[in-house]
Amino acid sequence: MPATVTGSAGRTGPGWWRSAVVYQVYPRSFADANGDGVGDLRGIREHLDHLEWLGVDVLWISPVYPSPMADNGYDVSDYHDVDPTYGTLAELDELIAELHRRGMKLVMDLVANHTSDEHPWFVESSSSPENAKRDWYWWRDEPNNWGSFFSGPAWTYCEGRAAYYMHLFTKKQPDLNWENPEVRQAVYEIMRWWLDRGVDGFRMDVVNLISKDPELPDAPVMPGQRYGNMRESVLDGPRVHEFLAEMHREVFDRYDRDLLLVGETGETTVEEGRKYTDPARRELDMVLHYEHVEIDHGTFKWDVRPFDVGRLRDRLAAWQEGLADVGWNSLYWDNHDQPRIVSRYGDDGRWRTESAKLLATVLHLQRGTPFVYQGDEIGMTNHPFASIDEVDDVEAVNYYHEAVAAGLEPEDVMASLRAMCRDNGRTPMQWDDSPGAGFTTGTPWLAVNPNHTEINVAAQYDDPDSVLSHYRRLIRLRHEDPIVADGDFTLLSDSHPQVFAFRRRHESGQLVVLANFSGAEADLGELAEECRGELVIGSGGGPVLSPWEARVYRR
Ligand code: ISL
Repeated sequence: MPATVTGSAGRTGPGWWRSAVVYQVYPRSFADANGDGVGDLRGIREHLDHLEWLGVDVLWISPVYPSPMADNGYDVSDYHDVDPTYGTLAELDELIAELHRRGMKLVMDLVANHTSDEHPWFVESSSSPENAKRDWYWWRDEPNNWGSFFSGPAWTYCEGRAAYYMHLFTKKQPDLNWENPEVRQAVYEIMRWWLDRGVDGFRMDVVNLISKDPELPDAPVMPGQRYGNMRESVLDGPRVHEFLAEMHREVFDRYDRDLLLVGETGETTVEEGRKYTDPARRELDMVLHYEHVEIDHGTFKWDVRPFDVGRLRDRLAAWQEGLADVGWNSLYWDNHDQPRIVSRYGDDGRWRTESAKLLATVLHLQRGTPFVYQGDEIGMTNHPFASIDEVDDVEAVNYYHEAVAAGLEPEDVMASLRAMCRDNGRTPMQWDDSPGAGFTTGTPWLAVNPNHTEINVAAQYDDPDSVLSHYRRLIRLRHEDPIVADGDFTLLSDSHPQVFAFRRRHESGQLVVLANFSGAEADLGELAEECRGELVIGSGGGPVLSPWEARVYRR
């Protein structure tokens, strides 16, 4: 086990994040202080009491850098400033200071796999084949057959350069060429600039895409697809570990503070996850993998499959066991790219409160660092998008048009979008039951979920049985009980048709979690012998779990 200190006393020093909880804010949708319908930094600052009350240790904010907003800020045109939509650099400095005053840290979202096509680096690179930055991006006279993650080809022709450039996302997000050492140094400089300004670390966007197979070979074309599936050539590429170790040396090793480096590593495996987070390799502290949020995908994400607790349990346990002796897990259900978990793996109708609490219990009591996404803590749900005109997200809009052009029924495509589109997680935060949900006094950039009249922070604040109070209790438990932060993990059944059950064991005792992922009663069977000790969460006691009941015993 990595050397560490434990429990609440452990929230400084090596491995401090093991007992910490991260809260993600999607600034566009969190709180709008100036009434223009878009969230902003001042709005975040005005809600720090909420985060402090919850017990949050680290705030991660999605990008607030200047951006043409082709992908809501994941297309950065200037890494050293704040977009006027969100405020000013001075306001960001104030936010950092205020967070530090309250004992919280700030993690910035760093998008360094690609920039905006309006970033000066790309403007230069695309201007001429003689330009000094000509090799800062991937240019080819002829494109290969790759498709992008967001539909359409991964290559776009540029007149100025008379060549094609690669973009794994939209054409306004050209991929940086990390093979070029100047590019890497430029990224490290940005990171040091922010750390010098006082931020406490980074969530690195799609960081397992930074190393591509330099041959850029054509990729296999799946049945029914027009472009090649480039994953084999770009995910966890040949030099990714070398680049991350270099980044660690060039950036993190120069600072003697408690920092956090989290990598978003979509579609990575447990084996790669171990390498990324092995402290001895000095790459990343933890990764945000996707395996547990893809169990309801079929051949691709819009091919929605029913929830299956067995598949979920299998993937969660694989990461718990795979990173038990080396590395560290992140724990999350939602983020700005995911539909709402209670609509997805829970029940957003009759059992919304119960299933939201169960999902929280299961997440927070695993071994790893929990990430709470804004709105999770009140059990926010998917949005009833009626037509494509109500959808903003570029991934969903592109897919809709491509699928309809290919002959799919628009209503069928909308059904997939309603279940899976990223805007489900981007509707405004529901603070209260007023028309703008307390998010804005203006017209929100994305419609507020009509259920905000019922589901909102104000309604749950003083209710000890609310989802919100439950989150607060779980966060406190992590801070106070070293079993939660440091205990090991054992899966207690790999075959129960409804129940996910596990044990956390530590020298100070053990916790047993029994969770019924269904709207029917669950007979615990052999697991009933685990119903012993002090009931930390839950009220029942017998060998049967009620619908969506989660019980936690300490002994
Ligand atoms: O599910 C996906 C792929 O089908 C995406 O939503 C996936 O989460 C995304 O490709 C990776 O996410 C990150 O990088 C993107 C940005 O749009 C996301 O918001 C960001 O989290 C490109 O920067």
